[in-house]
Amino acid sequence: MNQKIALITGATAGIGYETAFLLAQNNYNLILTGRRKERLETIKKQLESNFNCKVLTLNFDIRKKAEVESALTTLPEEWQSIDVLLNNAGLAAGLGPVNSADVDDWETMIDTNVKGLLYMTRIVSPWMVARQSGHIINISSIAGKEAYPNGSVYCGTKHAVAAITKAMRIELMPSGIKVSSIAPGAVETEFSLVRFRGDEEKAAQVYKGFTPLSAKDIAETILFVLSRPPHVNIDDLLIMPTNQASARDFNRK
Ligand code: NDP
Ligand code: 8X3
Repeated sequence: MNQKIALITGATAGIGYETAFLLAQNNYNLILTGRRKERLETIKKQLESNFNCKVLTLNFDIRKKAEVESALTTLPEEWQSIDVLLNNAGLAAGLGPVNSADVDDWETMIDTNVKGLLYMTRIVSPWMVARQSGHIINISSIAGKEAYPNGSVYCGTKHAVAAITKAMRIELMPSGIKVSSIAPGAVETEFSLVRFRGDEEKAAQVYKGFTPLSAKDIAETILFVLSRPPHVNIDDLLIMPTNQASARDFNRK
């Protein structure tokens, strides 16, 4: 295959979904992952019929090491030459203080945002090392730079992503692999619906009175990071809505 290959985790919604469409328009073949199989199949059809790209879908729960391993290690050889790994799949589950938050929510966040990212990277990075080429982008968050009350574990997972990204960059630099992180503020996606377990009213409150970032804003940022010349790496990019100055400071009308 002549075109570059990008593997996007969490491509069924939000940032991953928009990035899939933008990269398809920019000459990438795509490996798309997520738990929602039908959505993956629909996206594959849309992309292949509208753009000059090939799409392979992998349906697994990123928290389950055995599922990740079995999906990736059985990839046809021509799909193993992954140029870009976008570690995007992630979530916040609930919002509550350490003395009463749900421990299962903590495990879900740690298993998805930290361990899932590591499982993916552990399998894909050796392929990049063998080819002495590649670019890994980890989606962190403003929550990886600041901590806010009731978000201790979500913030903890994103601080972990930030630390892992820094160490990965040092480890993989000698192999010619770029490692970047992108840390967005509020992006209107399924994120808040997931955090509040489908409560649309609560989710809508998060974005009330100001214009949040869109998934397209982040997809465009990802494309910018990917399209720098070989001697340039964007290490860490913080992107915020104009009316959000910190994790907790919003200018709401
Ligand atoms: P969405 O909820 O819209 O999308 C999340 C994606 O992650 C979905 O495709 C979902 O797929 C996938 N995913 C979640 N859990 C799993 C799992 N266990 N196994 C496989 N895939 C999973 O959220 P966003 O697009 O907003 O989030 C993308 C990333 O951006 C996350 O890492 C999030 O933390 C980060 N982020 C989001 C911000 C925001 O305000 N929205 C701000 C800063 C960072 P499926 O359900 O099909 O499995
Ligand atoms: C998502 C943004 O502020 O809800 O990472 O943590 S925030």
